[in-house]
Amino acid sequence: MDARALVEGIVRGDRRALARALTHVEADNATGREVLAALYPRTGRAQTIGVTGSAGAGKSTLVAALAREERRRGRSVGIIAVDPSSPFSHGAILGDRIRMQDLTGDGGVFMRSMASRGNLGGLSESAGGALDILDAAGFDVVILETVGAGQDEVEVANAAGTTVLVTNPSAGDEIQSMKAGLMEVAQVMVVNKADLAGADTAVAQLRALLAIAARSSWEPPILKAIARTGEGVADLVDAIDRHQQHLRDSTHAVDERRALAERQVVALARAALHREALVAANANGALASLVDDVALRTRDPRSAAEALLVAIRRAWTAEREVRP
Ligand SMILES: Nc1nc2c(ncn2[C@@H]2O[C@H](COP(=O)(O)OP(=O)(O)OP(=O)(O)O)[C@@H](O)[C@H]2O)c(=O)[nH]1
Ligand SMILES: [Mg+2]
Repeated sequence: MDARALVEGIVRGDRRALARALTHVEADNATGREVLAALYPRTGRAQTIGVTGSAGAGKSTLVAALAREERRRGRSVGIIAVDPSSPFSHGAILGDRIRMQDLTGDGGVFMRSMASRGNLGGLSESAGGALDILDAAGFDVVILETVGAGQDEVEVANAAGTTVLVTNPSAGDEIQSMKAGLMEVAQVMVVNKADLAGADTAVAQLRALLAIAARSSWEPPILKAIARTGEGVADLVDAIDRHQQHLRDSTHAVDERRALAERQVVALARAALHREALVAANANGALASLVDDVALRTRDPRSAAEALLVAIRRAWTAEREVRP
């Protein structure tokens, strides 16, 4: 199927076309980009939700519980789970399948895993692209699960309208050391596994952290949930709905939409720039030889970085001259 056939299929609700298009987007190839460009005007209707947090926080269990609650409210749900490139990843996918078993037979739910391994700098592109495709395909709610570990994942979280940060009662130290950056990308905080001791302490810690975070027109609610039983999940959906309403509210809508668009464009440009720069830096061995110099202490890292930039610019200029 070419890009046009894929787009037509997706708009018709053909799941096979949808799955194929997602494969192209994940590969970040020309067909994938063409499909994305054609579908983009159809996006913006779905509620897009990012669910992030450290490994094992209960994100997948929570996503499954969220999906069940959304289905109860009559909404269709698309789910993308970005799989951490850990040795456990296969087990994680299998576990997710089991956790979401009751959802897989439901025509109103579509689920897809994406690997982050080997997706250098491109994770935010492909995951954000997948989100857009499910949005354009007409799902009412699109959920993206990522492990909130690195810069890449923070950028992935940025692709969603509402980002939910999942923590645990036992995560006290983690909360204390949590970077303001991660706090600032989240519009809803959840202390999951509230059946374990210490949930209220974790809520208090989050509240204290939020108090010193940058102000915005939205005050992130801090909720408790037990994803395993579904307790607190209806409240979570209510909070997400309120934030989505806030995003659409006429007094903030334009600003919020522009802020989101800016984050997306900058994140995508940064990822592309990073990738292209690395290719250029490696092309003539410039990076390797500068690294050698610094490791041998014959050159300082700062001047090596400057020399690397010169080498990158030179490679780019040469490339321009080669091309007609
Ligand atoms: N006690 C308790 N355990 C939970 C709860 N929610 C999830 N768990 C358990 O926590 C473990 C991890 O759950 P997952 O949903 O796989 O967590 P995750 O954050 O998706 O994990 P990764 O995707 O591997 O980072 C599983 O054993 C779950 O059964 C909860 O509310 N209470
Ligand atoms: Mg998971």
